[in-house]
Amino acid sequence: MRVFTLLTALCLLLKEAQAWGYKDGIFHNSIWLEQAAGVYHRESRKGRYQLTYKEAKAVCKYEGGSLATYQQLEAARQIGFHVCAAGWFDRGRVGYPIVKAGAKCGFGKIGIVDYGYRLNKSEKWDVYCYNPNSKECGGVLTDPKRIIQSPGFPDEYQDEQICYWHIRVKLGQRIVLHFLEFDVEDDTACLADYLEVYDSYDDVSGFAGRFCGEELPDDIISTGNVMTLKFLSDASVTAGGFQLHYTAHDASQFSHNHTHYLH
Ligand SMILES: *[C@@H]1O[C@H](CO)[C@@H](O)[C@H](O)[C@H]1NC(C)=O
Ligand SMILES: *[C@@H]1O[C@H](CO)[C@@H](O)[C@H](O)[C@H]1NC(C)=O
Ligand SMILES: [Ca+2]
Repeated sequence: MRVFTLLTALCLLLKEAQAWGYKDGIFHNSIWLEQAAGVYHRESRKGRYQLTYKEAKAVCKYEGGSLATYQQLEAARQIGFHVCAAGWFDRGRVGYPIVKAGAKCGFGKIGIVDYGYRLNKSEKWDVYCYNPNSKECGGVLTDPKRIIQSPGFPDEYQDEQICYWHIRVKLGQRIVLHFLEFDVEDDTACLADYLEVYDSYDDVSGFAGRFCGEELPDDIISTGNVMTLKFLSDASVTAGGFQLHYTAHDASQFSHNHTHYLH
């Protein structure tokens, strides 16, 4: 048994909480809405502002999508998509969507902060992708317990799917993931199809594991009241898919503070 001690996302959460606040005991942040409009923000695995235009296009394509257009980005912004990081979008334009004016981000402006069409396509930024298919799965889950399934389950999942499930339960609770069935195209590094689990409100920080193959992953317990699951399938070979459930438990029920147990 491997034991992972993860860095807690608490600092980040507190920082975000000041900016966005809580409603009905549930932490609200616009990042959860990105799925609704099919637009999402990505940065390089190497970190912020590391993608040339060509690489940015490749990132979106890899996930079955394409660069977002200005209109798609604006549509997402209008339902609360707020990201403080400049990224490439359609036709070599760079900018970012601002919902809430702040001194540190967007020069106090609200709207798409537009850096215009970049002449130098070797400049490095993040990227905004659009994938209409990603609407068909995933979502924001706030119930104290739920079943999560791969798209189409119990049928095989299809190629080129991308799903994000953002789980957020009440403050002071922790989330326990328990896998019921698991069958995802197998390869050694899980580069083809995979399910990823993050101990945070996004899929950038708090990486907790990447799974593929047929082995049922062990239970995973969050450190805080949020968790993100990401499922991605590539362009060929599908499998049976997965089914898991999560349940919310009061943090006081756990004897370990900030520790996760993975297989
Ligand atoms: C284009 O941008 C890259 C990366 O910022 C820089 O290294 C390069 O010098 C720029 N090219 C021109 C012609 O300005
Ligand atoms: C959690 O950690 C705190 C201090 O680090 C400790 O006092 C407390 O007993 C721990 N709680 C549990 C349930 O282990
Ligand atoms: Ca596949």
